[in-house]
Amino acid sequence: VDAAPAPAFPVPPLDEGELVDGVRVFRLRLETGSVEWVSGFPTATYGANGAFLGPSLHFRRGERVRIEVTNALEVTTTLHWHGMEVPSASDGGPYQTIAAGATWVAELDVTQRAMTAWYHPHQMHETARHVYMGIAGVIVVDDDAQAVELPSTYGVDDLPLVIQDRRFAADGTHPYSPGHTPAMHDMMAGLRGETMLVNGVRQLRGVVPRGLVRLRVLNGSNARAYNLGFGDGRSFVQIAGDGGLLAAPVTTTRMLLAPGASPPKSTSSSARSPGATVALASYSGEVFSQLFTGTMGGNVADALDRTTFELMTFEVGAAPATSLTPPTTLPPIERLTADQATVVRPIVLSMTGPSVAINGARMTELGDAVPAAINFRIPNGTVERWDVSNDSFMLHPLHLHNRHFQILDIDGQPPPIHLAGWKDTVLVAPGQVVRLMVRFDGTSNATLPYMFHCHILEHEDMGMMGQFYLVDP
Ligand SMILES: [Cu+2]
Repeated sequence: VDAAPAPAFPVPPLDEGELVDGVRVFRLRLETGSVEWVSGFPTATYGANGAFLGPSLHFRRGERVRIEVTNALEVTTTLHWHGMEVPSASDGGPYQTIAAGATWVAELDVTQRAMTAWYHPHQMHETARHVYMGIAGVIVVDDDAQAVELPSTYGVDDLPLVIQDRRFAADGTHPYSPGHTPAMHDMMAGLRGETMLVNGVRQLRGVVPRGLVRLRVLNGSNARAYNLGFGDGRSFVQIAGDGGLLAAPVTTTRMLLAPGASPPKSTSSSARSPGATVALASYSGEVFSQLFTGTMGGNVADALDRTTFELMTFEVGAAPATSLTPPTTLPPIERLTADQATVVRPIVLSMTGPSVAINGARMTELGDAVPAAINFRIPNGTVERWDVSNDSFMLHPLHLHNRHFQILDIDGQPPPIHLAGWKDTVLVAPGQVVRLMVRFDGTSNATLPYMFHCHILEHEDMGMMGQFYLVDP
């Protein structure tokens, strides 16, 4: 009997669920575990159906899915479907708590276009800890009607890359380990670490087939932005933003990925001889002065924010998996226009002293206690323009639940192609004004709201979050 070959490229398992009476059912068990990233010192972890991270869930447009989430942790948590159009009762935000030992069931119709979404906990004040401990996973949304031919063999030439940084002490603990709490500075700056994990693996080295490969890149870090590129300077083709395919492919050598941002897909041509290697790196120093400004910005940035560092290494295998070439065109995208907005809402992101705010307010409790400045009731079907300004000295990635939006303009300029598609998270640099167009529709619910928040998870936990109710018009 031959031993099973080692996986050429470590990826989370693909979970197809199980069809039960026409509904695709997934079962996730949130559990504790440990992983030995520091030799001799196992790190306590959380995971879904395993010690760290969780399976990649395969959703298909047009299907109804049910996810049964069992919380085998010792703490209350939630599980949110980031990037999914979903009724608020199934959103998995801070209102849908799952007590230790309980099972929560989410159901939704997959109505959206093909994209890569993800799932992660969203427990009030505890999101950063639960994600850092390890609960996160990719959602692959497929659409049979999508006419673009792309590498699509999961784990071979269609590869999720879950990028996370971690700060490990010599004993394997980190600032969110049991009994530990991050320092105030790390809450303000967002916790960043020096050890890079890709798919939960330190110094990941993955074998890819020669030729074209699709990468679904997810920045699952609490706070760090990455300015991705390849160590040999090769270009790649960005085909999607966080809300699905772009209107046109963009050939580039860099992709700036906000913390928590859901994953742009990109294809990378590895037309090299077998055995050749190429590093995936972050050229963070190139965008440092854009993402951090002034003395305060310099204080919240760390050494890696100012330099170039490697995340992982690709090794080129022998056999090409496909003879595909990158797409040269993509299906058109309906553009929302400024005149469609019937409501204009200022969204001011700020940091003052040891605090963060949206419109001068913080969300520190649920329900009616949420201040009016960040607590909206939006009639179903309304198109709004959100004028998001960043009055602080560091980037904030603003994320909306349930709805995808489009960038109308950035400091008055139309967005470049790679930012002009549908999005669920937008990186707003200090001093910037980014105007968004959002059509709010879906399932009305006057008692259960959706969240919008900074996706630097420490900021979210400190209250850089608001909510909106989608109500009947
Ligand atoms: Cu923030």
